[in-house]
Formats: sequence, structure tokens, C-alpha cells
Amino acid sequence: MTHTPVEESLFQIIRCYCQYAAREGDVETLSLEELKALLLDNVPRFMESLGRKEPYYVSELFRAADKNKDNQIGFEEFLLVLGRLLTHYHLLYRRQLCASYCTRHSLH
Ligand SMILES: [Ca+2]
Repeated sequence: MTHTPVEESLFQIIRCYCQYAAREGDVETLSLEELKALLLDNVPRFMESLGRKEPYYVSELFRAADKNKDNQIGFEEFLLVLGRLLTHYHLLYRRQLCASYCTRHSLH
């Protein structure tokens, strides 16, 4: 049975997490540097939107997600980061729908 697009996307996210977690130290968890690299390489629109206004955002996100305070992000903890990403991309999606609607109806 082939994967649906959503299943494929979920596997991609898991694969991505595992690849970056395996870069250094504990191969099962993300360090701050691994999380930064994962975000910079894979969600550039999210990172660009942070701009220079919030240079410490990734560090803050890391601290907020690190529930057990072991200075590593486990997969369960990564779900908070994923939630922030989904929220951000949902907003982008809604904006794009809105822009496309406005263009179609000459509302600019
Ligand atoms: Ca942790």
C-alpha cells in the first residue's frame, strides 16, 4: 500500500528530525545547534519571517520545548516546535488564499 500525501509528509518530518538529531551527541535528540540547522535548512519562510526582530527566537523556542530541561529536544518535545511551524504555515496558507481571492475578484 502506498502512502497518502499526508502520511508521506509525516514520514518526511520524522526523517528530517532523525537526520538532524544524528548529527552530533545523542543521536535521538536535537541540540540547540541541530534545531537551528533543521529550521534554517527546512523552513526558510518561517525563519525569514522572524527577521532580525527576534534573533533569540530559536533559543527561546528551544527552551520552551525542552520540558525536562536536559538541554536536548526529544521527539515528544519536538511536537511543540512542530505546532509552532504548523500554526505559522497555516497563517501563510490563509493569506495566500485571501490574496488569490482578491486577485480573482479585482479587490486590490
Ligand atoms: Ca529535553
